[in-house]
Amino acid sequence: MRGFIFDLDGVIVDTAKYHYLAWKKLANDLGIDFTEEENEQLKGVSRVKSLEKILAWGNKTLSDKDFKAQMAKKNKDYLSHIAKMDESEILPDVPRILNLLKKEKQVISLGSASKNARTILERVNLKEQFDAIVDGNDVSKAKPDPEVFLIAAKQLNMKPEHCIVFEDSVAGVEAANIADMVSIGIGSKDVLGHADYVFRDFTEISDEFIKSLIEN
Ligand code: B16
Ligand code: MG
Repeated sequence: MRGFIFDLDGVIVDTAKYHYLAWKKLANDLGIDFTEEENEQLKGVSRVKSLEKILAWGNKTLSDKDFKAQMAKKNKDYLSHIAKMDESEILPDVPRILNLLKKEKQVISLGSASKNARTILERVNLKEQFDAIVDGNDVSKAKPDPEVFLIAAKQLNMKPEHCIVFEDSVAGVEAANIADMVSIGIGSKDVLGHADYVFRDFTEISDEFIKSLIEN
């Protein structure tokens, strides 16, 4: 038996685009601009770390109070996008893989940096599919620290080396590698070259490949 750990944003649903919109709006209001390449560095990274990075790119600092206010503003904007989500936003072939894992009697956890993860899973009706949910409310150290995945392994009762992580972010793949788990990058090979395997999306992942992960 293996433990399969799924990141949320950019793996199960494309909420990365909503994070991007909300951060871009906030940054522009502060007179800061950032490139798509810089945006890659925000994926998988906590809310606090994301704002720190954006401020550093714009050479700006904020008081503690303003920092908190900007984070709240970003989350409010982000949640306005989330409120409109439904099952149609589940990324292609994610249900096929989840169903296959269930059929093969494997255990499944979420491993996300997002404090909104439970809300999103409820919106897209996938919460019941998970044996464990570990998210931004359960961790003290952000990816690339492996904490989120190690807690997930513990909750699944699996050794880290018997876990497989699906991740779309540079920081998340690094976290999985540090945790000694099999890392599967979902996205571009140019960005996620440090993963054990990289697929553009789940449509490229065959049932046979999943079964080989379970058997090896
Ligand atoms: P929130 P993941 C991450 O989720 C996102 O990729 C990242 O862009 C975001 O800043 C982080 O969650 C925190 O999200 O503001 O909702 O708490 O990819 O780890 O599922
Ligand atoms: Mg992600």
